[in-house]
Order: sequence, then structure tokens, then C-alpha cells
Amino acid sequence: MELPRRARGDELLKPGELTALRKRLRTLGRKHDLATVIACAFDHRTRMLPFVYASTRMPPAGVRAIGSAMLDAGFPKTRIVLQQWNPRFRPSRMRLDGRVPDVFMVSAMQIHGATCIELVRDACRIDPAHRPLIIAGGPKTIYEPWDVFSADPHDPWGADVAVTGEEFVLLSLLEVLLSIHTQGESLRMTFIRAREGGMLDGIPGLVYARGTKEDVAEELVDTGVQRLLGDLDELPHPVLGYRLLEPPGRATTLGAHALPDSRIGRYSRIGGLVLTYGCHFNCPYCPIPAYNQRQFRAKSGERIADEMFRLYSEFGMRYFFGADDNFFNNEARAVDILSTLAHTQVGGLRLRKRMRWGTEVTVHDALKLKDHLRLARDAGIRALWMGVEDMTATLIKKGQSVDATTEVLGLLRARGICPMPMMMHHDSQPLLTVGQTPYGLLNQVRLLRKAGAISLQVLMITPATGSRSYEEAFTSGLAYRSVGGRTVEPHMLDGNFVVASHHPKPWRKQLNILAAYLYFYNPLRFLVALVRPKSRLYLADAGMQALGMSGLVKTIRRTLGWAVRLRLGPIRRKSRVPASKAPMRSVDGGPALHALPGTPGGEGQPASAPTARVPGAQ
Ligand code: B12
Ligand code: SF4
Repeated sequence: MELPRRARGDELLKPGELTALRKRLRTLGRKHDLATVIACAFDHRTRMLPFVYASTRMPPAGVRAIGSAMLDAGFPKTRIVLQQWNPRFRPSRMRLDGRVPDVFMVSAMQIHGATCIELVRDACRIDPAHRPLIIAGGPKTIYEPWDVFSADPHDPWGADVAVTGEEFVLLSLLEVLLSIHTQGESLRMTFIRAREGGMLDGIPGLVYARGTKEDVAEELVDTGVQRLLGDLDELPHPVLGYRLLEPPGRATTLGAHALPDSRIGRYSRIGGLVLTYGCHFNCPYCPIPAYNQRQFRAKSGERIADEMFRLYSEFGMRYFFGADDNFFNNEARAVDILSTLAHTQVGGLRLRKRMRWGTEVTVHDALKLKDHLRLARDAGIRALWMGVEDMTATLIKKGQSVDATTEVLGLLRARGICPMPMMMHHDSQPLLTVGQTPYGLLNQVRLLRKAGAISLQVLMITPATGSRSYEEAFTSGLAYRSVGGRTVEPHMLDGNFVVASHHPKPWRKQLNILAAYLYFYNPLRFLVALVRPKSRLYLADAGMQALGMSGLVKTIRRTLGWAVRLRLGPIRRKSRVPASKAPMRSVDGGPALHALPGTPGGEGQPASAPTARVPGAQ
């Protein structure tokens, strides 16, 4: 089920609205000495192909964006902790500025859901008098906000609020809280007052719990779908967030200082930057178009050039990755950004001589922009990740075909841009086919490599929250509950495990993925890449082979056991969409917009509102 869209014309914030809010908060923030910790949940079991390097060497943009927003709003006592770098971090032990922080935030993707919950649970162990306001956000809560609340009276824990939106939602919440915050009162107490007074109900993009017992959600109130920021130049500068990173370490607590400027570039080898959002395709398995409410949003070329320049000059960062859904989505916009970057000078040299970057596009749009690929290289682009999925377009038609894909790969290679195809393996695709149509997985991998692919991503198609086909994956019995007695856990939803299939021999699918990687990344190819590289970029081909082989060892170690279970069975399937156990409602008692089918009270029946218990109140 896709996220609903706001009424036509009301999807976006008014121009200047975020800028004005940032300004107001700076004035308000001066009067409040807030300390905030923002944790990025990361399940280390997800460290395997194709994300081995990026998952630890590219601090996620989401937590950094929230950190930037906090610093920009006048809260310098903010620290960002990445579980990627600080696996033992325990919120119950954190101190910032010598005290328990006023706010603890956690950001998570769905696959890191288990660690996200563990962080929230641990934060709940802080004694009630000092407990921070707990806010959960990120792609996990955007689609499944209920998962950060417990509905079990025997196991009470939970965030105070889940944010189902971006920076504007969080800052709006803080503005409301700080406008009524009194000296000596904990921010969590202020939050409870605001919640009980209905003051949060006018901020679309929140889900909060109500109940008579603390940390037990008897019902969840959903304030609706966020308004999106249209002009991304209004966002706080990413340089701010980088200055808040906790240095990597094995401690459970926080260090005295954030990572110094001189070490930021060393640990953040790749800088993930928001450049654009949105995609004009409408693939049934993808939540992106609905999340963006069919809007396309972008930063200007000047702003992007400034972000790259500052990150380079202040932290020595040279490699960037655009957090784009489809950078070539809008031709005019893409060409405008590329032209600006191509003409940007950094220290007397063209930007491309100092920095390199890559991003995600589609085959169809890359072909449409084929005359601008030289410009793309001049702008510093050296690699493009492309959702090829299935070259024969049997799984999904989005303008790709064997010829189009081969042509694009050839063009990119000729322009000195590394093609990085991403494929989706599916039930009806065999490992190998003989004959004219290269339908088999290995046939396609072979063609891609021949055409110049430098890296490869092969993931099994897996139900994605917020996509059109999500609900059916459960009602049709496609999604597994457990295999051979092992439950399917959130970290297994990354596409590396076969967890949803109607194939009679799903273990074959699991092994097919390994075979495809092994065919692409192997010692022989590594040696050939050293002498006859596919890329004009010095050692890019051999480097990716080396990285791929080391990632493949991890992938085999983590997924081979699953293949054995798939072979031996039994496979138990889910029949219902994973939905909230607590009833959900909108602020006016109607259906909650973030509820999935099967949610009590979420499909039109207004839930009765229990009277909330305010901690400390008699
Ligand atoms: C770049 C990217 C990657 C990079 C990430 C590298 C890195 N370390 O940063 C790579 C290529 C490695 C990657 C891998 C994967 N990705 Co990815 N990726 C993206 C992409 C395109 C951009 C992410 C980004 O930087 N966005 C910009 C930031 C600013 O946005 P954000 O993180 O959503 O944060 C905003 C809000 O969510 C909110 N927010 C975030 N945290 C918090 C916290 C609080 C407290 C609050 C209040 C708000 C808040 O405010 C932020 C600012 O606006 C997104 C799609 C997208 N456009 O966002 C997918 C996306 C994050 N990826 C996704 C997936 C599924 C994956 C994979 C599992 C692969 C797959 N099967 O597709 C792997 C997992 C790897 C791993 N082990 O973690 C999904 C996640 C879905 C979900 N429900 O969790 C997304 C959303 C795409 C989609 N399908 O919709 N990915
Ligand atoms: S082309 Fe990619 S981003 Fe666009 S809808 Fe399809 S899968 Fe999603």
C-alpha cells in the first residue's frame, strides 16, 4: 500500500516556509539550553554485497540532515552517533555536556529496525526523572511508525513520538515544544503537556501514543501526511552535520568531543548529498514516487557546487554520492546542475579535477540524455548506478531493453563514466538460458560485463513497505514468516535473502545470486582488470573487483546457511500485512493515513481516546 498523497496543490510547503521556521527557532532556541543525541541504527548483519564499503564509509545523510537542522536552529550541543562506527553505544549510558541529553533521536531504515527498537528500549531504561524526549524518524518510521511503540502492557517501552516526515516536521515539533517549555521542566514533560493539550495535532507528519499506562500504546494518533519541502536550497548546509559526528570507537558512552575537522574526511570517504528527490516512473514494487507525492524536488547547481566546495575545503572530502532517486529524471534540471558544476572552479582548477561524484539514474533517462554525458563527466561524474533490474524488461518495463542497456553502458564507458548496473532477480528468471533471448541471470551479467559494467548489484525482489505491491505480497502468501525454524528478521529484508517467493525451489534463487556475483567478481577477472581494465579510470575496475571479492566472502558466509534452510524447509508463510497492534486513528478520529490494512481502528473506525497518564501527575 502506498503512502497517501495530500490534496492536489497542497503537497508542498510554501516557498520560504522552512527558512522562516529556521529563523524563528534560532531566536527561540537561544533561551533553551538543549542537549541532543541522534543515533543512526545499524544492524551489522547487513554488511555484505553490494553495500560493504558504502555502509560504513558513507555516514548516512538522514541523521546528518537532522543534526544540521539542530545546529542551524541554535542547538550546538548535538551529537550524532553512528552504530556503524560505535556498535556498543548504549543510550542509557550517554551523557552530553555532563548530563543526560534532553532529546534522544533515532534514525533507522527498515532493515535496521531491530537495532532501532533496541536503542529505544535502552533509552527507556533511563530513570523517569531524567528520561529524554525520545523521537524516532527515518525511512523505518515513515512507513511503519507503529513499530517504535509497544502495545504490550507486560513489556512497556516506546518512543514518545515517531516522525513520518523530514526536517520541517521535526523543527515544527520543536517550535511548539519550546514555545511552552518552562525553566526546570524536562522537555519530555513539555511534550506530554503539548500532546495532552492537542498542540501536536496541527503538525502533519507525527504519530504519537496515548494510553493509561506509561510506554504502552493503547492507541496511536496519526497527524497525517507531511508537506514536502519543494526548494531544497532552503535546507541547512550539510557541512554542519558532519561536525557533530561521534568519533568511531568501542565505548558504550559518548566521547568528550565530536570528530575533529581534520579526521572527518578520513572516516567519511564518500559524502552522501541530497541533490534531487523523485522519479517519474511508477514501478509497482517501489515506494519512491508515492513518498514524494509525485513531486520532483531539487537543489540548484550553485547550491550543490557550494556544498561540494565546502566539504572539500573544510574536511578534504573528494568523493560524493547523490542521494537521488533518478538524477536524470528531469532533463532541464539535470543539465542545469551539470552545467553549473562543469563551470565551477575550485582553487584555480575545474571542480572535476578536485572532486568526483556518482549517483543513480535509469537506463531510459540516461539514453534520453545521451548527448549530455560528456557534460556529466565535465561536471565530475565518474560513476552512474542504473536500475537495469532485468534487461529483457520481463520483470518491469521502464524503457530498458537489451539494446538500450548495452548502448547506454557503451556510451558511459566511452565518456569515462563507470556504469554500475543494479539487477533484480525474480521467480521467473532462470540462472541460464540457451538461445536468442538473454533471459537468464548469468546471460545478462555476461552482457553487462561485456558492455563495460564495473560493479554489479543483484538483489532478490523483496516486498518494500509503501509500495503498491506490498499488501499482495502478504495476502498471496508470497512473503515468508520462517524457514527451517528461523524467523525472517528485519535485517533479512535487504534483498540479499530469498524471503518472498512462490518458486518451488527457492534455494536455487538464493544460490543464483551467489553464482551471479561469483561470475562477476573473481580472481581471474581481477587479473584481467589489472591489464585490460574496462574503465579509463585508473584502477577503478581492479579496485571494484577486489572490493567485490571481499564482499562476496561476507555474502556467502551470511547467506549460504539460509540457502540450506530453504532447501530443507519447512517454509511458513505470512498471510497478513505486518500492521500496528495498537489501534490507530487520525486527530479527528477518522482513519489513520499511515495505518495498513488489519490495523485495529485504522480502517475507518474511530478509536475511543483513553485518558493519558502524565508521569509524575497524581
Ligand atoms: C543513498 C541510498 C543508499 C546508499 C546509502 C549509503 C549511506 N550510507 O548513506 C546505499 C547504496 C548504500 C543504499 C543501500 C540500501 N538501501 Co538505500 N537509499 C538511498 C537513497 C537513494 C538516499 C538515502 C539518503 O541519503 N537520503 C537523503 C536523506 C536526507 O533522507 P532520509 O535518510 O530519508 O532522511 C530524511 C527523513 O527520513 C527524516 N529522518 C531521517 N532520520 C530521522 C531521524 C529523526 C529523529 C527524524 C525526526 C527524522 C529523520 O529526515 C531526513 C531529512 O529529510 C534512499 C532513497 C531516498 N531518496 O531517500 C534509499 C533508501 C534509503 N534505501 C533503501 C533500501 C531498501 C536500501 C537497501 C536495503 C537496498 C535495497 N534493497 O534497495 C540497502 C541497505 C544497505 C544497508 N546495509 O544499510 C530504502 C529504505 C526503505 C525503508 N523503508 O527503510 C530507501 C528509502 C529507498 C526506497 N526503497 O524507498 N541506499
Ligand atoms: S525507476 Fe527506480 S526509483 Fe523510479 S519508480 Fe522505478 S524503481 Fe522506483
